[in-house]
Amino acid sequence: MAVQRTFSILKPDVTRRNLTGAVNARIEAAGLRIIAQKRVHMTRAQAETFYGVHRERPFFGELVEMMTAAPVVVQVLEGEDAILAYRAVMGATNPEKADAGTIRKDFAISMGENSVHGSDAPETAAQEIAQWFAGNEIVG
Ligand code: YYY
Ligand code: MG
Repeated sequence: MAVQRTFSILKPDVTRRNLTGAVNARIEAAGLRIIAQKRVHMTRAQAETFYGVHRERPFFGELVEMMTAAPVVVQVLEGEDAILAYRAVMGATNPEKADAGTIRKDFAISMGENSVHGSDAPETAAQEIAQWFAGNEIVG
């Protein structure tokens, strides 16, 4: 176990329904500290870069449309094993398959509008944090 950082996005379905605080409460209840946070409206180019790994997938166009449709909240979370801890509280990508008590089970609308993003590995966490935050915006 080690203190680690992960990158999080509260997606447009969360900001649109005024659920930012409700989702943040789940994050904090899971023992994760929100050490950087800002609300941004992603450009198409930013969304395409962020989800570049999925560029060839059939859902890519819809994913970029969804991520740019309304503001998001980008965050850095810190805690013990933060990457896995956040993935656990997020729940499965498909909310129908998410465990009870997870963010996606309780808030997500569909596979596309699934409320939150969380990094999947230390390398991607570092890249994603660097895409969205300057070092002095992260206050641990
Ligand atoms: O990391 P996670 O968000 O749980 O899933 P990914 O496999 O990285 O996919 C990113 C994003 O793409 C997912 O949150 C919703 C969307 N998506 C989709 O709309 N349809 C799929 N079949 C797979 C993913
Ligand atoms: Mg992913």
